[in-house]
Amino acid sequence: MGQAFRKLFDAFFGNKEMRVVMLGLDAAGKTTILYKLHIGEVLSTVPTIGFNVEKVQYKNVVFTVWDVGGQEKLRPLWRHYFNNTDALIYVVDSLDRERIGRARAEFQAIINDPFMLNSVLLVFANKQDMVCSATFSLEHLFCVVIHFSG
Ligand SMILES: Nc1nc2c(ncn2[C@@H]2O[C@H](COP(=O)(O)OP(=O)(O)O)[C@@H](O)[C@H]2O)c(=O)[nH]1
Ligand SMILES: [Mg+2]
Repeated sequence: MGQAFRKLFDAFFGNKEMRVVMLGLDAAGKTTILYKLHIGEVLSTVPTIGFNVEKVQYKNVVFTVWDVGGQEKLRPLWRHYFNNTDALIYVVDSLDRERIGRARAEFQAIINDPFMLNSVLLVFANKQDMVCSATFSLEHLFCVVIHFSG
């Protein structure tokens, strides 16, 4: 699994210096993905209470990761991280039926931010190993992406 991630990320990012923001609701699996990449130490900082940021460098790519959801007041802080961002990875828990709407709403708020306009976007439907009936969530994701591109 870790190797599959590394291959995907190597293909996606190439050799360019890149700044990547990885977002998603809590428990979507973001921290797990960082550890699966085996990219050394994950540095956690809490610049503001309730806003826990993880940072990791993998080859030429710097990842900044945090949880979204229910933090409207903290949104102004996003800009600090979105500025100069080359790519956004949005991680969705494919098993979390109850919060798929919430994941979608947060995603829309993020991609509507003017700072995200020039970013490459990857929506990562996580926890596929456990998904027997994933069609529901993939359908939702599809709607989100269609909305974004349209
Ligand atoms: N089955 C399964 N569980 C996962 C996967 N990725 C993460 N998890 C589990 O989901 C929970 C939340 O993961 P975590 O990385 O802490 O989520 P974060 O809040 O987005 O950083 C943990 O119990 C993980 O073990 C996956 O691909 N498959
Ligand atoms: Mg985490």
